[in-house]
Amino acid sequence: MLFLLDYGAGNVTSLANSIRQLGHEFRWIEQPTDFAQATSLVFPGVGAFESAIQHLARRGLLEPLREYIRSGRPYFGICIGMQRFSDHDKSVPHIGWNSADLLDASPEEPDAFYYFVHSYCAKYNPEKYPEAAEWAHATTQYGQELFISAVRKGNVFGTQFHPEKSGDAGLALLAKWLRAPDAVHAPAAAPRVARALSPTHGLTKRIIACMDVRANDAGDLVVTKGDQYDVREKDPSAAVIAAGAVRNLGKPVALAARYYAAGADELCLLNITSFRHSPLQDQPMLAVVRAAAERLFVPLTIGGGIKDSVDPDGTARSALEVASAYFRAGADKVSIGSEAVYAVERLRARGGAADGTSAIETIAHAYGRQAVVVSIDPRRVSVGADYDGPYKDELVRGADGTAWWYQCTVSGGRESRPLSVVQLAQGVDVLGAGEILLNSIDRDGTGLGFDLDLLALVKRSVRIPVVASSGAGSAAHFVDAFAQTGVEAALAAGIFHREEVGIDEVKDALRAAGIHVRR
Ligand code: 1PR
Repeated sequence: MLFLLDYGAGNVTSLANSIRQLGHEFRWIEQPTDFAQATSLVFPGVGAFESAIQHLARRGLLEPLREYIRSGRPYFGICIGMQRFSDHDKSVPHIGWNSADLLDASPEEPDAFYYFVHSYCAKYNPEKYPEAAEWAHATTQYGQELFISAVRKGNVFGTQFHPEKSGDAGLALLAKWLRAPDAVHAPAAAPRVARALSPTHGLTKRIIACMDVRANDAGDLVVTKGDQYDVREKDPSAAVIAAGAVRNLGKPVALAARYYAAGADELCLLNITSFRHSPLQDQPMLAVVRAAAERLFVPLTIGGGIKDSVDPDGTARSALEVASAYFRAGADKVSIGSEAVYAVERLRARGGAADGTSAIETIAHAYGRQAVVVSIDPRRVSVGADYDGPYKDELVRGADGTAWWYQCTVSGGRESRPLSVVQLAQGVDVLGAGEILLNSIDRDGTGLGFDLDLLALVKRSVRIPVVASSGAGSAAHFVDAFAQTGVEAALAAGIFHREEVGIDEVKDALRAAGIHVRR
């Protein structure tokens, strides 16, 4: 019987979904005695090694797990690493689709890309650690570092990437192990090759489809799309719907499935009205996430309402509890908007010292920083060309002599705060966010292209990956964003929902421009 180890943290739901999708049955290890019945075992790691081990130890599972591995029964471990990447030449965490080059030069899956999301790894250094040759199975290059992306020794197989989130390539690898776990461990027939650094790494730029979700006036959750964050119909002649109605571009789960099939590298669901009141009890977005996660095997980010809240029965829910509910529903990352602004305001009021209490910190501590995205909703504030105010160091000057800075907002752009986008981005980096989703209220829904000045400003201010968002109107706009600002990913909503530009079209344009993308 196949067992999965649910160690109480991390996203075990994605793995369970993919194993079900492959037609296999499994049971959960719930107590130490369950190990005795397991004939094969998968450990779905995500994120922080320390908290994973603490959870295992607290539940009395650590020793039985070691005992299981010593017994020689097949074991598949996922993701957890222990040496930190250097962020001198690249953003950390390493997030996205990269290759995994097999050391035994076997021809299997030669062009496959797998999804990685981690700050820690095991570095590949055969001169310093010759014994690693016994168990290193594949390597991957990120920046100018080579690390071990798959290991195998005896009954143990492990991947640094997430097969359950690596689309068809990941499902194929899992299926192979599930069919014949011992075969994966058989010694390679082909001779082993030594890997050396190449001038460029294999990490691809990611294309993300985003669905802004809210209830329409009939109470149904729909994917909507605004212009500069206004999601209500303005022209009754343009739609069958009355002016003032919430724009309805489709059902979230059906659209998510469509984008998965179309080759989106990631998907994002934002609950855009959650700033009003967003209890955890009977939260309809949880059902949406659950249903979407059963159908798609690429990373899914959920945002909106990740904050401390109170249920209708008066039960207080911490932001960590809210995030945990989404992770267990099948989300891989949570995105924090308004609450991140307040957290950085508090951080700055304390003189820049983190105190471990913010939603970013508590969630990153439990799930690893790579699971925490911060969504920023900035707006341009025009100033005179001779501006000498507090944001002068981050002023952007247009070719026409205009000047502006970027101000942070909360509650979906409804309230501006005395905080600049650079202050926010650097603050959330300190607090432990893993990635920035950088929207632009000015460009949202306009199709005018991403705000390249904004992207370049934030990109050079932080070490964590930046996702460009808002304004995409053509495939060429994605080329501009990657080529001119170095962002790691780009997201669009309207053009994909209205089928004006396809994800494949965007990737073709990027490939033609020499930008590395996943097929
Ligand atoms: O504050 O933690 O509850 O999070 C709320 C989340 O909802 C934030 O991520 C915020 O950006 C989002 N949000 C709130 N109001 C709106 C709105 O549109 N009225 N949507 C909103 C933000 C921006 C992007 C959009 C891109 C691409 N939408 O997600 O998808 O701009 O659009 P485009 O390609 O069509 O230009 P909290």
